[in-house]
Amino acid sequence: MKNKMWKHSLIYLGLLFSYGLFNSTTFSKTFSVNSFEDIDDETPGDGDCAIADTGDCTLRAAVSEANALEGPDTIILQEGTYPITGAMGDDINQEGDIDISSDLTIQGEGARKTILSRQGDGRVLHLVNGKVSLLDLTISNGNLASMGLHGAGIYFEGGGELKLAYVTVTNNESQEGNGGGIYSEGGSLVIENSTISKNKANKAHGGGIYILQGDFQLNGSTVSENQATGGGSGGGIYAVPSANSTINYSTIILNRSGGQGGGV
Ligand SMILES: [Ca+2]
Ligand SMILES: [Ca+2]
Repeated sequence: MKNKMWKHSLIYLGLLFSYGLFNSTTFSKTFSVNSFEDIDDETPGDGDCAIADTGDCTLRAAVSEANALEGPDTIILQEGTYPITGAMGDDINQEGDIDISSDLTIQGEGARKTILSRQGDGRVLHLVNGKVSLLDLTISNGNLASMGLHGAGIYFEGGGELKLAYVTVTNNESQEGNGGGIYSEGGSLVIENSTISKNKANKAHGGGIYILQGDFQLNGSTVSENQATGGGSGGGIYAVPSANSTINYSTIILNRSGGQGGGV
């Protein structure tokens, strides 16, 4: 009798163990991007990052797969420039800004090597939902010519978490929209060892970064040469009073504004 119980326990443990393995392999995937084209996945959610015809894995296809799958996923980018193309308007990542709506890490090879570059009008990256880390890459050339849209480089909403480490956000620009580089609303934004430079909010606030509520931490980073023009405030950073913000070991220089607060 005692012996039989023991056997049952072993089987039970075995089940627990295989369930754990099943969990990690099924719900958490790593996609290695091998193409610089900007084409969406042929069948999002089948676990295979692949565009039609060539079967290549693009950044957009990898994000669509990650959005469709449960659990935290990882996307590995190689050295080179990834053009972001297409019209603004969808929030489901088919074109225009890259729309992220699930837990995700995007890992580049270094801010000087892996570059996301917007082509034509529009934003670079839209964080709709989730806990997202951007590591070792550059977000650049977002251009929101349509008036009143926020966050030309990164638009972060949905109350999730966004972490940037060893990231450069540069040359992004909004027209009458807040947050030329980054717009963050309601979530937790952590920026470490990164550079936010040469972004512009025209006739709006927060040339580099605009924070509306939520937690904000800036550590070991540089915020420089950003502008808020035409009466806008916070050339470098604009944070509304309710924001819980800490800035440590960071450099905030040469930012300009038409209104109040050149740096912060
Ligand atoms: Ca697929
Ligand atoms: Ca989009």
